Amino acid sequence: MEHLKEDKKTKLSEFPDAFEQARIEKGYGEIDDQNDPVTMLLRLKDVRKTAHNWKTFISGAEPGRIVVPSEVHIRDIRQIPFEVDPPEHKSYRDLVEPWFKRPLEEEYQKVLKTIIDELIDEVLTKEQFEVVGDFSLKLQSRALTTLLNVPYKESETWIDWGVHVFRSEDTDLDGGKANILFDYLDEKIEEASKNPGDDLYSLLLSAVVDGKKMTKEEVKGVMILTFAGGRDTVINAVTNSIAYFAEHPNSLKRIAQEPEITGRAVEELVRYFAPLTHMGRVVTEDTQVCEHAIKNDSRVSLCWASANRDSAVFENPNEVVLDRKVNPHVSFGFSTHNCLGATHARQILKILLTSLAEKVNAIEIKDAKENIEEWGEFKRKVGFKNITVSFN
Ligand code: EMZ
Repeated sequence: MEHLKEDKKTKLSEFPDAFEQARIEKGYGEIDDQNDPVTMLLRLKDVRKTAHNWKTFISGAEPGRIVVPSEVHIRDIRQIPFEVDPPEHKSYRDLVEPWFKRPLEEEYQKVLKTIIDELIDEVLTKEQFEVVGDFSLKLQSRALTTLLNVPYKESETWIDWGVHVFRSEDTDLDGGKANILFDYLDEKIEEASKNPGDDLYSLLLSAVVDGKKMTKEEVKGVMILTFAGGRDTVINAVTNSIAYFAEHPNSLKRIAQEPEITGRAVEELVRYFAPLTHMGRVVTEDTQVCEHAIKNDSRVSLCWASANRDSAVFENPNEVVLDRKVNPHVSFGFSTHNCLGATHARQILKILLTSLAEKVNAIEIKDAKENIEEWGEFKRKVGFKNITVSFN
């Protein structure tokens, strides 16, 4: 009995590699997405090479088309700098980069620490709680107020939107839901333009890029990315980390005893979880990737989740090696479009690990429903729809 229980337990925090066979045999997989097929690139080397070649594999296609599932039917606004190619990309990126590096400041980290400690204290008083909705979503939304530098109470509105701003329970692409975010942003952009403050909206509204003042549409494009891009990804990373520590209590103790490994532990968990499975590009000429012909104007995706398990690069790729020394994972993307929010996400996770190690002795999973994405032949676990635990 005890043995069975242990077996069942181990599986919940495991994230199997859905791409291994295809990666080894062919290096790619083909999937349909709303009649606009995608060739998924599965090897780390190809993923990196392709991500780096922004001329042949562009991001500045029709807005929404590089996302898989494609969002062309639910939005026509371009997300910036995410859906812009060099050289324009650099001007936008240079503008927002210093703002998104603020998480390196001590003051910023103190604010995050308070947010995270309060949340842990809150759930410690409960007998049990559902992690996705009652912990990770709250943490993500509250931490986002720090990134935007807006009042804390805004997070209450964002929490009400749920885990994804473009997806709902029954549909992967929910235009109605997207409009809630878009209308909210229109309102906030109006407010900030009448009454500028020291928040991200105001910074963008006063910005001049390549000699031109940013339009409200462009400001909205940056803000949509800020809201959508780091939402389910951070929620997955936080939730999956909690599941991991529930089943590996010694790892949490190790972080308490060896705090110097916390940074490496964050990188390793992020590698293993790959909270965003893949991101697309649109091809601008007939070309080839790993001896496979790819047609002009078709779509490819850079499969971060697969690349992170490539045994050509990672030793024991399916194991969490908490203090893994060499870890060139691509969970935050690679090259030109590497994740703008990575500094913020890393700080959230570092502080989360530290605070869990300080405050929580044991985590027990009571109930869980896995979130399995289906990409053609591939079924990939990316997180949990819900997971109920207790903290002690
Ligand atoms: C896009 C994307 C960015 C997309 C880094 O990822 O995140 C997705 O969750 C959104 O749906 O629109 O922002």
